[in-house]
Amino acid sequence: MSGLKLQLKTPNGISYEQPTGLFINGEFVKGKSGKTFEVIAPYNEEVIANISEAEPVDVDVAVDAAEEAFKTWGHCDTETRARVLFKLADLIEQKTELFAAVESWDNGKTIAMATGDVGLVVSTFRNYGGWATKITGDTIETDADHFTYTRREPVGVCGMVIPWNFPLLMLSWKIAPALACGCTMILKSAESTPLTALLFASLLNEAGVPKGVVNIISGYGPAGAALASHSRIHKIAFTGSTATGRKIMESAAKSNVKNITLELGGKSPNLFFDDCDFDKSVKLALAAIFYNSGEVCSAGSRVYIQEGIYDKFLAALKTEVEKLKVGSPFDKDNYYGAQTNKLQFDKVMDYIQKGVEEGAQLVTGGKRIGNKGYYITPTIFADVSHSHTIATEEIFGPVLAVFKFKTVDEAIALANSSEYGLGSGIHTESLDRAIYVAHRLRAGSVWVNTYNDFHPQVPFGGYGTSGIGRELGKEVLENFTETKAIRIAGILGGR
Ligand code: TXE
Repeated sequence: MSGLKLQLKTPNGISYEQPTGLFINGEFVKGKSGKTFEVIAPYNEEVIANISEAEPVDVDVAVDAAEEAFKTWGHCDTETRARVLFKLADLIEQKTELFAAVESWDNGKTIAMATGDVGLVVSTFRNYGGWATKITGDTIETDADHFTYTRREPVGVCGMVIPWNFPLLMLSWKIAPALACGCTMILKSAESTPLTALLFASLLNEAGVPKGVVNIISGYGPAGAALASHSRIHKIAFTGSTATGRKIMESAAKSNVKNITLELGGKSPNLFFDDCDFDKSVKLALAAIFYNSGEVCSAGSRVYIQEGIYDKFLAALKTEVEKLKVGSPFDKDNYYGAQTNKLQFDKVMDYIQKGVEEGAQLVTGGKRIGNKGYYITPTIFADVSHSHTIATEEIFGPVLAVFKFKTVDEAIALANSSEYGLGSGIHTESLDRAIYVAHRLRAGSVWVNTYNDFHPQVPFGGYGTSGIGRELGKEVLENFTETKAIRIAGILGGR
């Protein structure tokens, strides 16, 4: 080990330099406490690296840097911001294989999935590179005596806290729009998956991001809490559990009433009507829940099947799911890899146990695979009732609950009977029905004959306990800007 960088080789053979410090004010530094923590590979439970741990005192130092940087970045020309975003996209794209390999190693997702994530990351930076030069205010005509206009000003220093299921992608959803808007920021990665965020940090100087504009810290909850309660941070963007989201909201309220966006959990319904395209729908039902080993906030974890196709559909789900291979993320044959950490693995196994104890029918799966690495077989429960725990609580793993319904309105009622409202799916060949149902689901996203179909230009976020605000699209720009109204009197007097 040398200083704040390690020479590592990913399990698929890529040698690279892994930064291990905190990235503050344009350089990697040690945390003030000198503490480090272990990063464990979920695919084999071995330690990958020890990295610096941020504590609240490090957050103060990062806020100083971000505040100073805001003095220029907050007022710089918009083309500079665009150029930096496009450059970041190019640099990440050039290192796609490395980013994907490190993400797989750190998170447990397959190389194919990680490569897909990196592609979306690149698109996200490009999308907001385009926006950087197109953020405008309005002129407002009121009367002959005034000239009134609005400006969309960057909100200032932002705090960002992200989870471990899509480490690099969640970073891009926050950092790219914030940069486009002229904000400066401190991002804390999740304690289980800090590696790609640090690799990203190592590109910032080369991309021309001025020092202090983007600061990346690694660490546990208290460092995130310090961001949420900091009186010199003006906005906090969070993705994670609903429980932590509530705490962040409370801290934001108690400190400086900072602007918040919360992208929280879900228990998303996926509806299959009698007239759906059967074979395609079976595949979509499986991908909706088992993609990324179920660690997706909008995973289609509740499947509702109309009675006319219920038996055949359930049988097909079982046949098809038993063909899915699960195991090492570095083996190309595997559809999904390991759960990301031990806590999550244990949580999923507990829910499976609860499903069985409460009387749901275990159709397939429900077991750990091997005894090294956090692998779980794809699991399907049928005959699930809304009184079962597995029908209402977010499991965040490869566990599907299947229900039967009769009518369109019953399907809507069942789908909406959740405190969450993040994703949803409708599978039907009837355009009328698709639109009727889509307009009645309480969910931030409705996917018709598709699922988890993300695009950086399309807003994403939740109703109810799934959160507040929207990321992506043009909607996210609202989160990182304040509208300032400027009203100038005496125009006539100038004649
Ligand atoms: O989440 P936490 P956990 C759900 C999923 C999962 C459950 C628990 O159901 O099983 O949450 O996961 C930081 N102030 N989702 O415990 O704690 C933490 O360090 C500020 C859904 O890992 O919310 C990490 O960076 N920050 C979700 C981030 O919050 C705090 C993705 C997320 O961790 C903090 C992840 C605090 N007090 C989990 N405490 C989704 N929406 O996709 C922790 N953190």
